[in-house]
Amino acid sequence: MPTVLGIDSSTQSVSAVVLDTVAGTILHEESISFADDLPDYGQPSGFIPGGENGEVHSDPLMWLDALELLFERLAASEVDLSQIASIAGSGQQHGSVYLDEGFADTVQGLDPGRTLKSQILSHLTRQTAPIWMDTSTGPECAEIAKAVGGNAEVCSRSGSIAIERFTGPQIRRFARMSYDSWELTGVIHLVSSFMASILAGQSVAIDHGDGAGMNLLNLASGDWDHDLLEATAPDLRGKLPPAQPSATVAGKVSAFFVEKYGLNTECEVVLFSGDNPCSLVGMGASRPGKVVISLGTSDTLFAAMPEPRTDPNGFGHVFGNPMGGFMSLICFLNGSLARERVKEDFGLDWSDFDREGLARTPAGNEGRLMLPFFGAEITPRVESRDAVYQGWREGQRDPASVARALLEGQFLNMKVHSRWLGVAPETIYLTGGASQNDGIAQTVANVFGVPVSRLRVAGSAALGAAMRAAHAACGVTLESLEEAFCQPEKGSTVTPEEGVGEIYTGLEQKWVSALHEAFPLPND
Ligand code: ADP
Ligand code: XUL
Repeated sequence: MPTVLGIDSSTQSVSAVVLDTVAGTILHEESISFADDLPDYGQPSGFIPGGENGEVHSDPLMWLDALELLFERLAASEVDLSQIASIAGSGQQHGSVYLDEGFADTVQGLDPGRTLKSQILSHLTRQTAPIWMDTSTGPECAEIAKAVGGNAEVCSRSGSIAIERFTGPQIRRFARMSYDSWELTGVIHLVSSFMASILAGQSVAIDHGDGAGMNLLNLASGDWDHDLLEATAPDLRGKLPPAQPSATVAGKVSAFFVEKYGLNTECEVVLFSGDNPCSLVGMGASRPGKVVISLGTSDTLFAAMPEPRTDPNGFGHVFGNPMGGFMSLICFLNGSLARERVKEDFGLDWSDFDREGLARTPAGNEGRLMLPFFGAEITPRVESRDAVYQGWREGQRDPASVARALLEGQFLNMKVHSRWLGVAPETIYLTGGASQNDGIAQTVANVFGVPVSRLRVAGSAALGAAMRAAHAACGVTLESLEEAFCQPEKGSTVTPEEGVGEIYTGLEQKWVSALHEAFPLPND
């Protein structure tokens, strides 16, 4: 009876979901929050506060402590850990961990009498790990692009132009700034492959899903790209684990977890992947045809792709689809943080963004619009410090209109900047913290002109990881997993309101003109 475990090592927490794939039920969910459960690290949002020059780093030892705490809680729960047949996981994308050559031996012989942290500490050649929020590598991106013949070339090879938070530019910055530590580095892991290595008791491969978020993987060959490696840092190939398909079984779980927490010696560990590739699976969208919008700290829009199509504007990314093929991802930095900003600045609460709240103003806001960039945005790339308002007369900025303008601006931005995907979705699947808000879901349906559906799942990344474990190691079919775990919540589907289609077609044109006026592109 395949009982499987999915682990999600995300920005603010490490969570787990245990599935009974025969009964089609979720047996248990557990989450360790860095803010609430590990307050001594002083990283309540998952990163070290006060980073300078765009640096945002986290402490990999905190992730290990969270992993142990997670297993302690699982072992104390009603779940029988000896019944778990396989484990797969998900990691926040792009973050990197730098370890010496001794890491491989240590991880093979982890002592259950000691903590993970105490055994891994001395193998870190860089004490902290840059994560996806880090924007410090502008110069490195430009250098990498120049060395391989321009960003169009970087994009056609790796699926994205050189991007500040991606691992290649981060590696280049480290090699340049701390050359001695660079020379001591034996292996560089992503968050996903680092956590998988600990569980599998061996330094494992990087999977194609997460590996594509590095500006180093050649999408066509599925292997590291020679020219990108050369452009990034000296001797890089020797410091990278191999790149392998996401469905690869890395091996049996480490004896550390068997002896300490009662896992079965036969339990298999499947390569971990990135959180977005895992969410694609957990949302039941890993076969082409569904578009997912996740409204989290930042907003993302993603979809499976039959072939790797790249964004001509360079805003979107192509990652590996853990179930085979590719996926696109577009990230919008001004997501929940912008919604929270409006909520606070205008003294609102989330009910003002709900259906009744939005009903106080007409769809399209009578042409008053907002470019909702309260801080720098990456889609489109604008160095904005505050939202731009257009068409508002003195005194017209009442809270209800601003809330509407914010949501309409955010979803028009998504619609405009996802057109390159060439996918006309029949339904949009909504997830993330803000998706529970009916007014927000209704605005997505109205702006895109298609129904919006929400699934029962809480954490789609952990769920997707568990489904991958069942599929790759236990042979459970994707169809049966989707049937059991990826069903829309009853009564949660929202359809576009009558008559709003034309309003949004008109508003979209105005919104795009306002964008070009406020932030002219070089060829405008
Ligand atoms: P992440 O996975 O990036 O940590 P989540 O997907 O958990 O983020 O989303 C958290 C965000 O959801 C919060 O920061 C908050 O802004 C937003 N949120 C929570 N409840 C509501 C609501 N009722 N309406 C709108 N936004 C909400
Ligand atoms: C995607 C990205 C984030 C992280 C954190 O490119 O940077 O979505 O994966 O969740």
